[in-house]
Order: sequence, then structure tokens, then C-alpha cells
Amino acid sequence: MARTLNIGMIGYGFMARAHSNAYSKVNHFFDVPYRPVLKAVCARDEAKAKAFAATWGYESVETDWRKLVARKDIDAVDICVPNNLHREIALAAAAAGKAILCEKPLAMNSDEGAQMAAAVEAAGVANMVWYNYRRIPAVTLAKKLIDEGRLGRVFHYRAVFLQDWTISADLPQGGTALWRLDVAAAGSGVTGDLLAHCIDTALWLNGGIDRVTAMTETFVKERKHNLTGKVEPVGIDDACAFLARFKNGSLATFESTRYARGHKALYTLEINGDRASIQWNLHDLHRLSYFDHRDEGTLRGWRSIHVTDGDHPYMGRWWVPGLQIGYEHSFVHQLADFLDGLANDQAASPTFRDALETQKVCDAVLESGRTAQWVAVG
Ligand code: SOE
Repeated sequence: MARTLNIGMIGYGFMARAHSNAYSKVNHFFDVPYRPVLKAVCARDEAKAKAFAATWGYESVETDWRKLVARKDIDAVDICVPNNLHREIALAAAAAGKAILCEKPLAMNSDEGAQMAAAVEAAGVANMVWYNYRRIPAVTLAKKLIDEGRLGRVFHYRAVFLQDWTISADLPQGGTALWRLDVAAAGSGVTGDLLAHCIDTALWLNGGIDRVTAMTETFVKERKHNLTGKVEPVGIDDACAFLARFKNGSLATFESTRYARGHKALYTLEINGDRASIQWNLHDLHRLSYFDHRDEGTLRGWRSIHVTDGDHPYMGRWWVPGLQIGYEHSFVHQLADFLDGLANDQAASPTFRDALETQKVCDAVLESGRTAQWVAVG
């Protein structure tokens, strides 16, 4: 019989919905040792907290996160608020002995991230950061192929994350819906929001990054601020491209922008090894493209693997072979791994310590964007 795990959700936006959906679904599909209970949701705006609680089935609401963290009936705190609040909440939750599931990126910068990693380790509480793309079955399959040595020596890693939602100069910055554009709340722009995903996947698939050189740009220099009503300078990077050298000797290019007209959320990655290459694309997320040079010459070519079979990662838990799943399922998978890990005293990745490595790469990228120099990571 699964034990209960009482969840205290802080936040009520897009990510709080994605995580709440995972808490609601996980026991229907995965045989995990815990059953999340939606105990309380917290938002400063009580009406919004109540509406969120009613939609998702949370039993109670709080309007002060400190009260939620102090509640004896909360086992795990889920941090789904802007990045500038992650550190303070995580430190308080760790001190209160709660398990912590934190939305990405871990923190505003690696100094904060290091404090958070140290706090959860000192308190001995389970912790994880929601870098969900690792749990898309095709990406998890890519990891398996790489770990089996099928790619051989890796020469190149290429990742791109493109969006187009901030092109209009009339779009304001700040406030509930647009905090991602406000450097005081977000810490950075596409580097912490989108490239952080690419970096997390890259570190997982291809190991550590040694150094980087970046260029960043802020195309719209001033925007009206939703909280002050004044036109204020924009402090985030609207676009960022960087080169990286991995510790395994491979070379990488990473690019992200919110100014790629026509692209809403296109995350692609490609890895080229001496034996084989793989490609993956978020718009076709259930497919993994694979080219193996050791195939018979006349038949050699790119295969498009439909990652929907029962023996593909996570897929045996869903429908019948051939039927697809989507974006939201990656959160269910990550939660299932977290709950399994809780029972077995094994941390589900990425932990705060793992996510700190991504944060260090982001810091190096932003520093290189400012100085136009190669910067060593960490
Ligand atoms: C930004 O638009 C965003 O929602 C990110 O914050 C998410 O992490 C990414 O998965 C999709 O895009």
C-alpha cells in the first residue's frame, strides 16, 4: 500500500499546473511507493489560490509561504514561483525538514544555488529540480544509447531552443505573467529560462562542460514595467548563443532566443559520434533519429525510431505500443522517479547538486556575454 506524501504547492502558474497534473496522475500509471496528496496551495492572492485549489483538488489554501512551510501536515514543498524566491523558500523548507521539488532553474545564480544544495544536504531532505526534458522517453532512450557506447567518441553537441513571444516592443515586463522578462525576478533571460534546459540535458548526456564563449543581446532595451507603471531598462538577455568545450573533448554550439519568428518552443539537439549520431526535436518529441555507421553500407541511413513501444523508457506504463504521449507526461515520469527514489533512499536526478552544475554553466555564459572572453565553468 502506497504511503501518503502531502504536497504543499507554492505558486499557481503554468508550472504549478504541470506539476499538479503529475501529482494527480502518477499513481494511476506508475506503481510507486508514495501517493501524493494535494494538501495545500499557496498564493498571495487568496482568490487565485482558492480558484487553483478548486480546479486541481487542493484541500486548503495559504497566502503566506512561510505558513505553508511551517505546517506539520506538509511533507514536500513544491516551489513554482519566480526564480528570485527559490533560495529563501528552499532554505526555509530544508530547515523545516521538508522534501523539496523546485522548478528550474535552481536559483538566480550559482552562489544562491550552492547555498541551496548545501542546505538540503545538511538537512538530509530529498530534493529535485524539475528539468523535465530528461524524462521525455526519446531523450531517455538517447541517454541509454550513449551509455551503451553506441555513439563512440563524441565530436559534436548541438542544441537550440527557439521562441518568438517577446518580439513586440509593446509587451510590458514584470508582474505575475511576465516576470520572466524582469531581471530582478528571473535573474537572466533565455540563458536561465531556456538554455538551462539545453545545458541540463547536455550535462546529462555528454558530461561536464569545461569552458564557454558567448554572445548575448537585448533587442528591446526598455519596456513598461507592470509593477511600477514606468518605462524601465530591460536587464535580461533576449538571445544568447555560445560555444562550449566539453570535458570529453567534444565541441558544442548552443543557441536560444525569444525572437525567432514562427517558433513557439522548438528545442532540438544533435550529437555526432564516430560510430553514430542522434537527433531529437521537441515538436516531434516521441521520435528519436538515429544514424549508425556500422549498419550494412547499402542500407545505411537515418532511422526514425517511434519511441512508443512497451520496452521503451516509461512507455510500458501508458497505452498500447504505437500510441503517443506528450509534454505533460515528462513531469509524471520525473515524479515517479522521485517517489521511487524516496522509498529507496536514492535521489532522483537532477538533485540540487546536479542542477548547480547547470547554474554554473549559465553563470559562465552570462559572464562571457558581458566580457566577450572565454570563461572557465565554475
Ligand atoms: C518559457 O516560455 C517556458 O515556459 C519555460 O519557462 C519552460 O521551462 C520551457 O519548458 C517552455 O518555455
